[in-house]
Amino acid sequence: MDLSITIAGVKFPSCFMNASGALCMTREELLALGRSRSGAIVTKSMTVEPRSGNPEPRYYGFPGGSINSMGLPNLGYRAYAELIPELKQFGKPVIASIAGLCEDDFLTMARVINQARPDLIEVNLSCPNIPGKPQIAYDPVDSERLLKRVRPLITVPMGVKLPPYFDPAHHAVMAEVIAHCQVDYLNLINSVGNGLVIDPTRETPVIKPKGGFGGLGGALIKPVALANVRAFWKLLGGRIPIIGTGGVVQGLDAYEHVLCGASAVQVGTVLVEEGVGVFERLERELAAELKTRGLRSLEESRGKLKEL
Ligand code: RRO
Repeated sequence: MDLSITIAGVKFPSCFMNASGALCMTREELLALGRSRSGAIVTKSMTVEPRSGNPEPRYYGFPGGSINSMGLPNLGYRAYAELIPELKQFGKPVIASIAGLCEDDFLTMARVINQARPDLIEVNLSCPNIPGKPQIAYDPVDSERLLKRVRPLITVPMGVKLPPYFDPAHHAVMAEVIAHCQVDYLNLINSVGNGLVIDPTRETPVIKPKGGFGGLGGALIKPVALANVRAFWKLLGGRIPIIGTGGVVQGLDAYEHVLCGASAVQVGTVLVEEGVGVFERLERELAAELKTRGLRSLEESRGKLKEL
């Protein structure tokens, strides 16, 4: 079964790939993604300076999902710029994710990362875990100004990673911003920010930073992810491709994202829990789902959620 897909003219050998943040910070992790069946190599969101991130423990997996407050640990954009040529040798797209601590940081990184020629650049407007820094994408005015400044510096396709929104009015406002900023694809969604998971036995949070508050991922966020994929797909008339991220644990979850409008899907929590072997399993499961339904490609189902 052919599970390859195309986004903004870039061909991906598989619709399954890592979500930024999951096993993609170090050179070794990125090379392992290159050797795996991941349909792309997505980097950890990078900052101008290298960062060690928030204090540990800062990731916790549990049966329904995960909570993290990593705090942007990464090698710094210069290191990723140097690594990109090596990563491109695997013959699949390289997506460089950038996440500034201020607006000008995005511009600094975009200039240099663009020169290193990743296949796509993803502008992360939705990190929930930097103490004192709100998620940029919850402010549409700030988001539009930033995207309009960064867009001319990027000559490869540019994507935007958004947080979940929980009200149709917010979907509508952000869809307008996206439609006006020459965005080539959307990645929906980042983790559901500022949840709290506690251990009732120890009577403590399960992660240390921010009093235990962190971004939720995994199975429990699938309905939120699907709602955001569906909302933006409809508001943008299916004209901007979407990578669906959130709650993809089995092949059928990916099919649900596709029905809502996703072209590809990314896996975070399940990749951290299962390792890079997860891509082979997901491909097998999705291929079986398509076969059962008598489908030969994902395209046939994209956005085709039926009305009840
Ligand atoms: O590093 C993180 O804490 C982090 C980031 Br940049 C992000 O975009 N989403 C997330 O859940 N964690």
